[in-house]
Amino acid sequence: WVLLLDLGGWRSASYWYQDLSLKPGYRGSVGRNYSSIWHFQMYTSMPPFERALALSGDARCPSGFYSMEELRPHIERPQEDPGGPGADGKPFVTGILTPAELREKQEGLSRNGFNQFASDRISFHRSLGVDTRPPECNDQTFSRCPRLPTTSVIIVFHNEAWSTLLRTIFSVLHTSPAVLLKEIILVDDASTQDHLKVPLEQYVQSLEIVHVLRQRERKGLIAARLMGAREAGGEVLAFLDSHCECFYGWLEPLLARLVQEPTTVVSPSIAVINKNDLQFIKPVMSGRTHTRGNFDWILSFGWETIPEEERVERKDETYPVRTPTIAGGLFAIYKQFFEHVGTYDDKMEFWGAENIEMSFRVWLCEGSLEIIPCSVVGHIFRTKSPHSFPKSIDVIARNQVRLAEVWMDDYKKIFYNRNKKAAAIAAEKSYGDISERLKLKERLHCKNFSWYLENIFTEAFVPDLNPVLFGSLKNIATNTCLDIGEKNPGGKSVVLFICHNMGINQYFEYTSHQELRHNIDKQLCLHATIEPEPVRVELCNFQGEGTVPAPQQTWSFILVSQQIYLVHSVLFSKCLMVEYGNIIMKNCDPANNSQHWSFI
Ligand code: UD2
Ligand code: MN
Repeated sequence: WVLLLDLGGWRSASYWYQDLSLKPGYRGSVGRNYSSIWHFQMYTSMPPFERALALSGDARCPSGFYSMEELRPHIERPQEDPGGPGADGKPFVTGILTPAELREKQEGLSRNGFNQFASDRISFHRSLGVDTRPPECNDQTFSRCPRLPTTSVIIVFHNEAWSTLLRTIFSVLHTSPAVLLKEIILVDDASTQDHLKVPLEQYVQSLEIVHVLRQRERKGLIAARLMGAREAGGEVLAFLDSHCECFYGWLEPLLARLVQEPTTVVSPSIAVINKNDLQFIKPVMSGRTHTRGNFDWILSFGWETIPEEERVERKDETYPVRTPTIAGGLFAIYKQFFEHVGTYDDKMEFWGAENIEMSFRVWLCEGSLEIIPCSVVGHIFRTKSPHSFPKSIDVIARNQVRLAEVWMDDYKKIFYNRNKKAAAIAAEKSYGDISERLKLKERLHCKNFSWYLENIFTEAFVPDLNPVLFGSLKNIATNTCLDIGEKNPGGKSVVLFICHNMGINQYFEYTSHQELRHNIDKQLCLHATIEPEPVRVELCNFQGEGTVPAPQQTWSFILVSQQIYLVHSVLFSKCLMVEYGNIIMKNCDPANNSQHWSFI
C-alpha cells in the first residue's frame, strides 16, 4: 500500500498515479468535510500485466494522447451560413408575423413550452459559436492509456418537436468522436404525435448508429431510460434530454474523468438554450465560480454557487466540481457502475425526483457526483411541463415519498411536515413496494442520510426534526392562513390566503429557537416590524451553530390565549395580528380574536 496525504485539494493526486504505475484504492478524508482539510488515498501497485500494458505501448493501449485526427466527430458539421437563423447559437429573430405564422407560433408554444416556431427555422446543424471556455479546457489532452471508454448516448422523449429532437441527435453526431460514440439510442415514451412514429425510424436509418426503441405504453422517463440502458452496448451511458445541444468537446472530459474515477457520475455544465429565441447561452466561467446542484426540504432540485472554500481551492477549470445533487437529465456513468449502484427505482413513474434519488443513492453507496466544467451541453429549460400526468395520484409526490422512505431515515419527517400530500401517501403506504430498494441499500452497505448531511452537503440547513409546533398558521378572526405567496418580491412579503392545507407556501414551524420559520428552499423567518409597517419574512439570523435568532425573529406562542408576541423587551406586549387584511404588530389584547392564531 502507498498512503498519500493530499494537502492540495480533494482530487489533485489522481492525475499522476498512472505515471507511477499505481492504481487508486480507498479514498477518505480526515476532518469535517471531505472537500477541506486532509485527504488521503491508498494506492496499490498495478498488477504486473497491467503495468506492462500501460508502459509497453501495447496496440490496445498505445501511450501518449489522442490526436485531433483520432477524435474526429462521427459526422463533420456541414458549412453553415453565418447569417442563417440562430446560426452560431445566436437568438432567433422573429420578424413581423402573418396571422397564420402567429397561430403556428402560439400552437408550438403551448404544445412544447418553448418556441417551436423558432426551432423549426434553425438548422439542425447549427454551430454554437466561439469557444468561450477557459483556455485550459481547449488545451486539455486525453491519455490513450487507459483508453477512453465507448459511449451509448441515450435520449428519451415523449412528444418532442421534430426539430429539437433532430438537432439534439445531430449535435451529438457533430461533436462526439466517432471512436468513442458507439450509438445513439432514442427511446420513445409512447408519443402520440405522428412525426415520431414510422417517419422517425425512416429518417434515422441513414444515420446508421442511431436506433429507435419504443415503449408502447406511457410509463415515463425513468422506465424509458432503463429500457435504453438495457439495450446499450457502450461501456458508458450518457443520458440527454430530447432538446439539448452539445458544445464542441463535451464528451472527452466526461469520459476522461470516468476513467480516473469509475464510481463517479459526471454531469456537463449545463448551458441554457433560451426557450423563447433558442439562444445558446454559454455558462460564464470566471474567478473559478461555479454552480452546483442542491435540494430543498420539499425535495426539489435547485442550483447554488459552490462554497467559498471550494472555490479558492480550485486549481484550474479542468477540475471537477463536487455536487450534492445532479439536475438529472444530462449525465454520464459507466454502464457497469449504473447497474452496480441500482440503476433507477423502476417503480417511480412518469417524471420527477429520480435525480434526487440517484444523487442520494450514489453518494451514500460509495460513489460521487461531479460537474465537469469543460464539458458544456445546452438544454431548453421551460417553466412548466407540457406533458400530462395521470390525475388519480400526485406522481411527483409519490416518487418523492419512495425516495424519502428508502434513503432519508428520520429526516423524511422534515419533508412530510412540509408536504401534506406526501405525508398522506406515506401514511397510507400508497407509494408501492420498496422492499427491493431497501435490499439494495443493505447489499451495498450504503451509509445513513446523516452521513450525507455531515460530509457531502455540509452547507444544508437541517431544520428541526421535531419542531415545537408546525403546519399552517391560521388567523382565527379571518379564518385565513399565513402564506409566503407565489409572487414574493425579494422573498419578503407575507400575505393571508385561504388555508389550503397542503403545506408548501403555507408551511411555518415554531422552532426550538422560538422562530416562526418558513424553511423550504430559503431560510425565511417571520420578522416583526413597527406598526403600521406590515410584518414580513426575512432571511433567518439563526443559521446553525454559532448564530442566534434576531430579536425581531424571536416569538412567544401562548397556547392558552392563542397569542403570538415578541420576546424582545422593547416590543414586548406587541402581538401579531390582522387588521384590514394586513399583518401587523399591535398592543396585545387577549380579547381581540384578530390576535388569535393556531397551527392547523
Ligand atoms: C429535469 C431534468 C430531467 C429529469 C427531470 C426530473 C435536466 C436538464 N432535466 O426535467 O432530465 O431529471 O428534471 O424528473 O436535468 N419525458 C418522457 N416521458 C414523460 C415525461 C418526459 O419521456 O412522461 C422525457 C422528455 O421528453 C425529456 C425528458 O424526459 O426528454 C425530461 O423531461 P422534461 O424535459 O420535460 O423535464 P425537465 O427538463 O424539466
Ligand atoms: Mn428537459
